[in-house]
Amino acid sequence: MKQSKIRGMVFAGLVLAAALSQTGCKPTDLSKENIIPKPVSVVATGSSFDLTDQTDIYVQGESAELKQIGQYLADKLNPSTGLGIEVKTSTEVPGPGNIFLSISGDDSELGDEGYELTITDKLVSLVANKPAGLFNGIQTIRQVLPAKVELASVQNGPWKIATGVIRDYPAYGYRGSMLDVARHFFEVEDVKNLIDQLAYYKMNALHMHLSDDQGWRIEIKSWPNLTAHGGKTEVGGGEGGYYSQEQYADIVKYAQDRYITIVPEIDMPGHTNAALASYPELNCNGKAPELYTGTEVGFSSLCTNKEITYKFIDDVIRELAALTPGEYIHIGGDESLATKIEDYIPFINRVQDMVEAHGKKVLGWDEIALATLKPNTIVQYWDKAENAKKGIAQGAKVLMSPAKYAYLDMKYDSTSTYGLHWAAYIEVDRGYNWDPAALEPEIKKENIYGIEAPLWSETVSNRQEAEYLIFPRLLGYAEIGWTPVEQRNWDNYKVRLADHGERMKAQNINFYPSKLVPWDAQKQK
Ligand code: TNX
Repeated sequence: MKQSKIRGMVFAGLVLAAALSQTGCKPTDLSKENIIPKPVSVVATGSSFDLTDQTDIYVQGESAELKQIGQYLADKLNPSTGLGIEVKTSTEVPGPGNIFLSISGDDSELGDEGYELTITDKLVSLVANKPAGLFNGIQTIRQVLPAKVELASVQNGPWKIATGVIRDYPAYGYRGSMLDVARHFFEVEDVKNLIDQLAYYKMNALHMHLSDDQGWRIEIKSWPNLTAHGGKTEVGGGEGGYYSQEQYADIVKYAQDRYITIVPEIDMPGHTNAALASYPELNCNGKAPELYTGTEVGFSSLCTNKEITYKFIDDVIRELAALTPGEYIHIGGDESLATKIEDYIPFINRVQDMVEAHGKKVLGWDEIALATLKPNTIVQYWDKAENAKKGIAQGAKVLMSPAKYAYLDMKYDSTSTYGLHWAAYIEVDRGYNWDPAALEPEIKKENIYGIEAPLWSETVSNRQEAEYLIFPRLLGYAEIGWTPVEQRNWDNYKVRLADHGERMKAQNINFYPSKLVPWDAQKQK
């Protein structure tokens, strides 16, 4: 062959390659997709499925719940693809070019939250035992499309999905985050925004820290001054705020529609200055202190020897339980430095009974293990492994939130604009590189209820600031909770995370652009 002809062919090849990358034509290898959390198993079959203006989402049967899941997916795909995907029902597998969501119920390995996603060049078929599994599966469908699918305005296609089979289910049953709305108040819209992000990463719980020294954030109708007075300010002296029961119920419903449980926390007996300031009778000396806008901890306590204290708690728990479809009420119990241990223990014991009397189970920070735990109580390990072990010895499960690895309010490094650093600097790799079941020899996988990454809000006062601390670390915690530890690896994760940088940008998330992540390498995809 002549030199010039070879050169010509090479040139044509280059042009073709450039044209392909220009149109966003994607490789057809499903195993190379940047899914977070990493699925349990991906088998690629080397072809691709095209999402076109002929594509619709079919759900099996007439289930309103399945239609709602289909609609969630359609609502996520339509703004950017402009394809006008509709949700339809069908008893059988639809024709080529469509997406089909169905319940099968006989694949025990998948459990309640797992799914199997089969993509051929003709059909995208998602099967799960339960609707929660389908909901997780549609997050995977979003993530195997190009990052621009997350933009809010119409983009050019093509919208190709690599073919293959993904089988996927979580390592831990509880995968959550916590938002402290007490130190700084966050509006309903901010909370909903976070809930959608949790859903995108297959997390299923949002713990809301609803009361602290600086503010009481949930309306309690039988004790109205808690919010009328106790909700009026926040750290730094800003105006604070609170959720009416109606607004709170709206958050709970929004979360429920996304298979996320809201775990409400009323912190006690410490961290209660806002309540003490609102009702003098809750203080041992009968005098209400001033509202507090600083960031110290450990100075307040409910009066554990007064009967009115228990009437108060019973009313609060009753109203909160009525707003809570989830199994758990979080009673705090941390840093009660102003409560004597001989008062603390009977207090926690009594409050556990009250929670149970209102049909709920107890979650509490690790200090509660100093008390006598009820059989279903869960201890949230944040500080002292020794407390977590005391909990395990009493038969409790442990929710893993070790501050040194899992606290979203810790600075990334000494230059971080927001955050604290009393526990550690938590760069993105440190936040990812740990195994909940290997931190302490006595805390084994079977003792662990799940993982939660809390955001305390002393240093962040709005969504943007909160996002800087939450993202991108949240994605790592989602993966720790979902993906089997043997399949997790930082070098592999950081490449997938870089792709999610584009997804976060598309959703206007103010994430911390850690230097440890190769963000730019993914940009052209
Ligand atoms: C400790 S974690 C606290 C919170 C603070 C946090 C700040 C826990 C149970 N108590 O009151 O906000 O440190 O990192």
